[in-house]
Amino acid sequence: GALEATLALLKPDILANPAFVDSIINDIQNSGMKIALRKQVFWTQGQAEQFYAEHRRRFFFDRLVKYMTSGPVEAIALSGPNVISWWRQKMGATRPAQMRMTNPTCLRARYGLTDTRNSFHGSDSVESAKRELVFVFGQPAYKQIIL
Ligand code: DAT
Ligand code: MG
Repeated sequence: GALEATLALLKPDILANPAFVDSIINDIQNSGMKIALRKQVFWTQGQAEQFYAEHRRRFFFDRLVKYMTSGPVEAIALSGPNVISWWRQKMGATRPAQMRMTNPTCLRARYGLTDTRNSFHGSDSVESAKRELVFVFGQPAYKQIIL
């Protein structure tokens, strides 16, 4: 498959429990996908609004921004063959309660709290991954990741 990079985020509820972070990082490392970069970020309201700008008209936007600014987030640049869809599959779909019924082993089923507080992010396309990785890590770091 194509060599790709993606942005994975462990959202504030995961960072509140260091044992969860260790377990998830171990999982990724054992998968064969590469952690190219890691960085803990604590977004301002403005940064969270910019990251999720495509959702600004949605009913959940304010609660999403509030959640994403409630504590630090672990940003992880992953690289590997088809890593964008690999990470999306590993997370599961958006809504944890639905995942607990249909895909109970995915990360959102195991850790997610509510439809908004769903514990993980993953870029949804090559273009989103580029935009999001540049947003978090900057253009020079992005160039290194995709080499
Ligand atoms: P995803 O994170 O699965 O790509 P998305 O991009 O559609 O989902 O939405 C971004 C985030 O917004 C999502 O992770 C949680 C929140 N969200 C999305 N749909 C929601 C809904 N129907 N109710 C509450 N929060 C929602
Ligand atoms: Mg999305």
